[in-house]
Amino acid sequence: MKKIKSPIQEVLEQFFLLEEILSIKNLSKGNINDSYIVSLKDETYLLQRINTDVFPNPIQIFQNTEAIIKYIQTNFLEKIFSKIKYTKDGNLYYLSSKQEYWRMMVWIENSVSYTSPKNKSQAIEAGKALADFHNSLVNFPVHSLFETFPNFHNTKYRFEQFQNAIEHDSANRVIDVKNEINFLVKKHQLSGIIQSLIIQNLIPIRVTHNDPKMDNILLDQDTEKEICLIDLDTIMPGTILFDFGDMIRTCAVMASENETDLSKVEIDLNLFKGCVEGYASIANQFITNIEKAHLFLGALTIVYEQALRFLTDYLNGDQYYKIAYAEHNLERAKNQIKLVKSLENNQSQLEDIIHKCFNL
Ligand code: GN1
Ligand code: MG
Repeated sequence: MKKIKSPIQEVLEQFFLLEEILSIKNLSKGNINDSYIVSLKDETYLLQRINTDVFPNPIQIFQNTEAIIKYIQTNFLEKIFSKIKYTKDGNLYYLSSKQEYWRMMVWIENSVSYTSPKNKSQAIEAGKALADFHNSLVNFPVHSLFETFPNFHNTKYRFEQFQNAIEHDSANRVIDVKNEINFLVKKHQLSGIIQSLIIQNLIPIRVTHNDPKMDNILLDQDTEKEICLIDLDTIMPGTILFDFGDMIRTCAVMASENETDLSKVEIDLNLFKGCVEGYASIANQFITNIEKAHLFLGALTIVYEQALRFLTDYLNGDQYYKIAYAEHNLERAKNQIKLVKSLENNQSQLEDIIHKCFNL
């Protein structure tokens, strides 16, 4: 009798994985795609299924990845892009019989990622990794990249989606979250400032990662030094202000975005210093004065945007992010609102640190 192949087996064969598989484990990280760790005798792989509700045009992701693979000019990029596997047909993805898009890469040995840094030196490494990423692609033809997720960090657009969610109130939740809604509505002007600088061509468009949270920064398990950034889906044209912001959002706070004890959600000055020192030590080579002057605003805007996005999803009945319990998106939104307040309360000290590190 013919043995029926499991869907994962079908995918692995396309990526030349014909040896005996020792284990397949679900990697329960990430709010969007499904990830599996596949262990063979001599090598471990990361296998991922792309969420096509979020990325309806996944081929553009692979085209962007391929363009960067062809461009690799630094050791930093090599560390991640050389790990990506091609299929038997020479593609960076396999479209399965169930019409699912899969990709695979070799697991980076001896690497570790954290949700928040444990100390200042990890924050420094996170900052360096982000700046190394930007610096490695500083001369890449940015406009040749596809926008894999249009308007991803267009905070104005995110605010409009938030307003739509309030208006439709499809899950009947508006009544329960009046305070959070009022807070975000009051601050709506924040959504347009960086956007208008971009439209006026005052902020340069560069190759950006768009999701450089601490989880996506790999460190060496032994030395704790930076290795590379992972999660390549949203590499596209953008502003470094938002990448810097997302780094601060997750690397300058001890608590994660899932923390429900809001007393723990505070900007940590020591970690913040680490992030900025690390980032500036490399970014000072390419960053413009107008970018330097808006770094704090980048952080504030991205945390505000994230609060909008989590609350929007809660109002829409949890359609977008994976959730672990019913109020998860609401709790995440409250967490990010607390972080907006913490950034604002510490603004002058945080700006001083930025000024010192960037010689302003
Ligand atoms: C999502 O899937 P993951 O965890 O890499 C999201 C990011 C958010 C992040 C918050 C495509 O990233 O924008 O910052 O959750 N990615 C997408 O943890 O929406
Ligand atoms: Mg991501």
